[in-house]
Amino acid sequence: MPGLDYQTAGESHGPALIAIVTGLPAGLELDVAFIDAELRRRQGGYGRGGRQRIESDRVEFLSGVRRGHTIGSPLAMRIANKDSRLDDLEKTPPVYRPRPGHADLAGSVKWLTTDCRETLERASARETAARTAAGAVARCLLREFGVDVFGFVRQILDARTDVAVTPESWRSLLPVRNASEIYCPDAGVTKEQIRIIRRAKADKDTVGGLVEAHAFGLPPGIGSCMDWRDKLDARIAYAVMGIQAFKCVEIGLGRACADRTGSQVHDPIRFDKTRTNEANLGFVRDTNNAGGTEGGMSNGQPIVVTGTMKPISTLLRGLPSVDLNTKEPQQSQYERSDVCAVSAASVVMENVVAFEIARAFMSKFPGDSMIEVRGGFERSMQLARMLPLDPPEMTIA
Ligand code: EPS
Repeated sequence: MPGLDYQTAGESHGPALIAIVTGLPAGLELDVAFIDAELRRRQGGYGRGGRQRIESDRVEFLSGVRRGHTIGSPLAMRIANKDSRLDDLEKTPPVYRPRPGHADLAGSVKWLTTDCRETLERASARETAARTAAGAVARCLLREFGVDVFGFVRQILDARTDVAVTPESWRSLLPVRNASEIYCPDAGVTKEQIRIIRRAKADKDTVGGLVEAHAFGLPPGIGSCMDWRDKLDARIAYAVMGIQAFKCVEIGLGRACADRTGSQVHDPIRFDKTRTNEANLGFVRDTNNAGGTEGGMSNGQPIVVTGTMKPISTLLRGLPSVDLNTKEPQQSQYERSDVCAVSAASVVMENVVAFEIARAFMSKFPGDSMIEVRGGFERSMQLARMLPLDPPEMTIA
C-alpha cells in the first residue's frame, strides 16, 4: 500500500485545478490561511503576466477534512480557474506554431494533432498551483515535528545574492524575502534583478534563474540507502525536475563537487553533548557541502536544494519555428505569458521539496493517526539519543 502521495488534475483554462493527497494520518490540523498564503505567493513575483491579475487562488476542500482536521480519507482540493474558457474556440484558438522550449511540438506528435493547445493546456505551469497546495498540506504535517522549509530566489541571469542561509539566519531573512518583489532575501540584488527583467520585457525576451529550498529541523535517517527509489535526495530531484521549465537540480555543493578533492567536499563530524536536543542529535558539522543528505538519507543538517529554471519559452518576439499544418517556416505563436516566473518557481520548489520530505518522514514514522505518528517519532528519537543501545534497550517497552 503506498504511503503519502499526491496527484493533480486540471488544465490552465479548464474550470479548476485539483490536487488529491492520499496517506495523510487522521488528526492533522490544516492551516488553511497558510495554504492560501502559499498559493497567493505563487501568483506573485516581478515579471508575471496578465493571468495573475485575473486569478485569486484559494483552496476549497472537497473531501478528507472535518472541522479543520484530516480524517484519514483522501484529501481533495480544488482551486478555481476564473479564466476558464477551454471549450470556447474563439477565446482559446488552436496553436499551430510550436514554441521552441515548450511541450508544444513533442506533445503534438505524441497525441497526433497539429493543435498544440491540446498539449499546452495541461503542460502550462498553472498546474503548479495544485502542487503548491499539496506541498503546503505536507508542511502542516512537517511543522508538527519542527521541520520548516525556506525557499527563495538566489539568482536571475547574472544578478546573484551571496547571502548565507543557515539555521540561525533564515528566520531573520524571511521578512526580507517577503518584502522583495523577486522573493530574494537581499534588497540590493532585488533591484538589479528587477532591472534585468524590465530590460528583457523591453527586448520582448524572457529570463530564468536559480532558486533554493532549505529544510531545517529534519533528524538523521529519513529516506533510505536500501532501495534507490527510497533515497531522499533522489525523490527530491525527481520532484524538482518535474516542475515546469526546470533543467537542473543540485543538492548541497552539487556540480561544484567535481572541482574539489574529497577532503574539501566531505563535512567532518564531531559530537557536542550540549546539542543533543537539536535535529542533528548532537552530531555537529561545521560545513554542509552534502546539503543534508548522505547515502540517500537525511543526516541531521539542513537539506539544501538548488533548482535551475530556464527562461520562459513564450517570447513576445517569437522564435524560429514551423507551422505544423503547412511545415512552412513561421515565428512561434505568442500566448499571454510571463517574462520571468522564477519567483513563483521558488514557491513551487519549496513546496514540492516539502512534500518529498513528508513522504519519507511518513515512511519512517507511519500511522493512521497523528497520535501514532508522533508516538513513533518520539520513541525513535529517544532511542537514537540513547545510542549505543544494549539488546534489552532495543525492546520497546
Ligand atoms: C501560469 C498561468 C498561465 C501562464 C504561465 C503560468 O496563464 P495564461 O496561459 O492564461 O496566461 O501565465 O504559464 C506558462 C508560463 C506556460 O508556459 O504555460 C501560472 O498560473 O503560473
